Amino acid sequence: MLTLYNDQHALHHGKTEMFRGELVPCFEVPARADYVLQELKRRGLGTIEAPGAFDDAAITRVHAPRYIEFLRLAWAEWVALDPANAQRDALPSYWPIRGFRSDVLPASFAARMGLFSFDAGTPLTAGTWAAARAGAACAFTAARRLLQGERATFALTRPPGHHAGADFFGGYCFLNNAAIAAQTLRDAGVQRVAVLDIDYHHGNGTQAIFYERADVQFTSIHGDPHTEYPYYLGYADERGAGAGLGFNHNLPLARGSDFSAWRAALHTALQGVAAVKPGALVVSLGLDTFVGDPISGFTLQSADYLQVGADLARAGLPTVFVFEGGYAVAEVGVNAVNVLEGFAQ
Ligand code: Q9C
Ligand code: ZN
Repeated sequence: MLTLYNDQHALHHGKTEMFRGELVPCFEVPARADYVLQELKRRGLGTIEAPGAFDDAAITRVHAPRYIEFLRLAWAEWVALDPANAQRDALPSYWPIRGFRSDVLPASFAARMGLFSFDAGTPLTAGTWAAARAGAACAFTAARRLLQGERATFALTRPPGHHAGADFFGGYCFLNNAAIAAQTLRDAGVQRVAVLDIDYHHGNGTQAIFYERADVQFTSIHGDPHTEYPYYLGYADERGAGAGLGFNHNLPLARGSDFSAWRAALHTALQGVAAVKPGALVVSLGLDTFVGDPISGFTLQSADYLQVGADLARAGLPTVFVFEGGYAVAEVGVNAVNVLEGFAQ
């Protein structure tokens, strides 16, 4: 399988995130991608290439202009507030909840941080924009190479993307790489694209981006948002709206679910995918369903991921894999590559 990888991912390296009233070390660290890359090389699973030429047009197809502009300039604005800020990450402190204005773009940087985000767990750093943009380039190129005849490609990117919406960051995500891949496929003439999100957390950003569209079906298997992040989206009764009604499928599972329950949900998901006869599949590949994940609650074992890959391959679709979560850092490489190898066999 062809992997698209760019070492600029490491330019995004947050120090701390807010958790239970304290700043704790970030879970989403550069070593995650390093472990996957190392395992891909160790097992000789296909070639690894850097993304090709990329302009921001593919990002603009998914994200709002004022949000892209904010991300591009955010670090410079943060440091302009106080030169000492160069030594610390930027985190939001204020959010426009129900009844507040979101049409006005505040001059205050702190106010715009909150306008364009939904949690205090996603630090913005000096290299965030460069890393996120390089990640989007990997996702874009992964989709383009599929169109040029690859059966499957893997965008090995970070920061992850599936929590990012058209105009907000959160959940360690800034640009929605899976959405960019899906939209790139659509723009090249693939009539219908299915996005299947198997990260532990509901892909709220991807769902929101495609919620009113019939041309991109979204399906997610995830921890029940009654108890699990992102809490405010990911319930089974979210079926899409307008033209998109019936093209959104959420399959929440209780915290503690094991592989047999998870795999039953995967089969349900894949039946729904097959029903719309898509021309391509985009898999949001989170590995935080692993039993050893420090922030999640399913109990999949490393060997199970080979089976996951084989099940996905049976869909018989050209497939773009996009790397998302997975915080058991030492095991994330084996688990990710197990999915890809199970798929390729
Ligand atoms: N102390 C992805 O997997 N916070 N994002 C959880 C941990 C947010 C996960 C609390 C989890 C976001 C891409
Ligand atoms: Zn996750």
